[in-house]
Amino acid sequence: MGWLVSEENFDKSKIELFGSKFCIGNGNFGYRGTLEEYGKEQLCALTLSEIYDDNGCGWREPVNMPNPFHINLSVGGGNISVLGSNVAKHEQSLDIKHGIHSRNTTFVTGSGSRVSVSSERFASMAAPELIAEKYMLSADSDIDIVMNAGPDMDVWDINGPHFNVIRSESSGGNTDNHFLIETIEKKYQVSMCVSYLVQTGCDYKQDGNQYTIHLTKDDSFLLTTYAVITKGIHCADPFAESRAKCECFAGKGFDQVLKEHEAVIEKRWRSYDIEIEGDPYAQLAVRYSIYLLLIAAPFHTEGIAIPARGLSGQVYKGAMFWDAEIYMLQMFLFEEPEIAKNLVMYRVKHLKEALEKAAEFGYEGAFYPWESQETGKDGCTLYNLTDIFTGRKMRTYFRDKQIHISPDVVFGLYKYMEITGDYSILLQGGTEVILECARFLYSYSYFKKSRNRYELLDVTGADEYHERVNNNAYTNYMAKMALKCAVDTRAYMEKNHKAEWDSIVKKLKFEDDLAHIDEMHRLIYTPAPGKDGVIEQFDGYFKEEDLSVRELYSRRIKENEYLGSLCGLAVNTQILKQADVILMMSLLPDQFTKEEKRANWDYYEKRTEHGSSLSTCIYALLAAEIDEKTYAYDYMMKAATIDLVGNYKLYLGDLYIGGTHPAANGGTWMVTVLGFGGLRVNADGVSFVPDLPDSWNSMSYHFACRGYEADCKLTKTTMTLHLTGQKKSGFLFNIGGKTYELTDDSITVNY
Ligand code: IFM
Repeated sequence: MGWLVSEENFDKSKIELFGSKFCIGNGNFGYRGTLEEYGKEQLCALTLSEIYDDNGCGWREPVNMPNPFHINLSVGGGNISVLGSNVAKHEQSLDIKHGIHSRNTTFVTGSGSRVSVSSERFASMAAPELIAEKYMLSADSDIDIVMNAGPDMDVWDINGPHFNVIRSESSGGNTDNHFLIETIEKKYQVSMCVSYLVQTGCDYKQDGNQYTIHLTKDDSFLLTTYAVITKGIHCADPFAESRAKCECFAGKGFDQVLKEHEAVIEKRWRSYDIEIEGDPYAQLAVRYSIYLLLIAAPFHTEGIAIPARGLSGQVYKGAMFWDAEIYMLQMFLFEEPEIAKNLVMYRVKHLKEALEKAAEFGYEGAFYPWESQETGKDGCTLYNLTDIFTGRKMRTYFRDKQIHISPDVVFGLYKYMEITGDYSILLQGGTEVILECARFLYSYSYFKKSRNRYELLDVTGADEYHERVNNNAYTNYMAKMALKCAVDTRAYMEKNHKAEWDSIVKKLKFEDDLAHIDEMHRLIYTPAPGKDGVIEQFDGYFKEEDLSVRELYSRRIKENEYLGSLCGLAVNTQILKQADVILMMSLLPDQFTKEEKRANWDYYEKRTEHGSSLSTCIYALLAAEIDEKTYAYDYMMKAATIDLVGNYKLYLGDLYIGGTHPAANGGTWMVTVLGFGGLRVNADGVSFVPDLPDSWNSMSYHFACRGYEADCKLTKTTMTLHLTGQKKSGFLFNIGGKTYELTDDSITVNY
């Protein structure tokens, strides 16, 4: 129960949505939830992580590989496909517990015979190079079928083509298809080796990739496909390696490689699963959100984080955004800190590019990119959108004015240390990142003498509808947090690692900046709540036109028109694209009273369009804190079901932005564990303020924190904790104002 996502009947209009919804992956690549008969028009994609390309025709994007599972069926010269044939029955499903995609379809042929097609595929979590599929044909009467099975080299790309095939081999018998591609721009090499193995009692003839099958009603035809994808960035000879591995996996057989994959994914679920009793739909939606993060997480590398659309395709350039630090990181921090470290290290590794970006705009320090790929460079252009009325490029300020990305990166590092208790990251490049981000903020700031304060002018905050504003609340508060982190890092390093600290300061030539950072931290302006408790989102925000989202929508000429940028409808109004002040209050919860949180939630909720998938989870998170349980639940479900129901914008202007939504998926985890579960870790220690939604009888989850691991079960009135890791003493936690110590035995506390 609660592990199966499934859809019955074929509906052409759902092909795009289901491609994302039924996606599988393993961090090394993603494979969209498409059917074997689909081609590039149906958005088939095997999207690689880490390998990006620019062929000069558009923007850099991840490389899609040929589809190894492409199959064409025909009977009497006519194609059998959901796209054209008579479909009697069709079901597509995803077993998220095991990461297995299935389809079962029955076709009625012209002669009235019923031909059934079923398949099962998985992207191995045990062997990240492997994706395998079992495809079965059966019929209710004897029938001749022609099947073509071979990699579809006609690849779906937004800005392709991205590679040349530089070597290929295929041999007869059980056809092997083996090739090496090289990308256009950086000459990355990737090899794919595909083995097709047949098992059947039927008569069949094979000619290369074509099988002529005499299917009888008593015998089925089974084709097992093993596709191995090896990247030159990970091995010296990807061509040889893909063949060797493919032979090895095919030799083991489908059941065995599946078993090995299942063992890994089941182990992951032992850490990541959240069990909810009493609300089956929420159960499925929460698990599905976790699943979508697990299939895109960089388990195998520090070279990449999680892209804004996971590995569900090339949308958003396959780029990483602040979404990773602010929305996705916490789940990994509390469940598998080693993987969280990979996400954080991606930023540490690309400090150089952040320094270069700051210099490009005339600043010092590290200005992290709005969107970046494997090179760590900002992939965003200054004209990042197209006006749908004129077809002209629009000047956007995502790249040059969203300076909050640097403090967001510091937030990720700080959370890493706070939750894991592991400060060694400061000696692995973390200190340099924190100091350089602080230096950038100082360099960007304006010291207003008349008010004796530092201000951040001409910025774009989290709310992207209001670009180039002064003193955006989210930006200024996050900047103060980052500056404090720099001040604290100095204290920590001077006390614990004096020699390393001295050498870092010398290396960065940071001597003079130490005093600046200290002063800016004390004097940076952070807009205070007004008499009514509401914080103004930026200087002058309250003077903008105040209207409802409905009224704003009524002014649109086209449904997809962008509401921000230079003359978007929201620009001179109080309508926000996404949580801004509310996000800041959620991330920095100890800095605001409950009354202030409520006042701001009440004010901004009405004025938020949720035009970004990053928004609803944050409204849910803060609603949970201010005891607005119904709102918290409803907003959480919006975030949790976004990829199940496809309730998201498909276009920004004329730009296709479909795919999965990992930020909303991570936000769902945050609302569930941090919001309803009330888990909080800060300088005072670990505490819980649980309050489950009315429909939930209980919620159980596992978490790791500061070297401890524990299972937690919450009912409406009790919390039971049990340590599961090596450390069996000294775990202190607070609930209802009382501190408890957890040792070997479990504790049940009434709350
Ligand atoms: O990072 C976000 C941004 O905040 C809103 N637009 C989409 C981006 C990628 O998810």
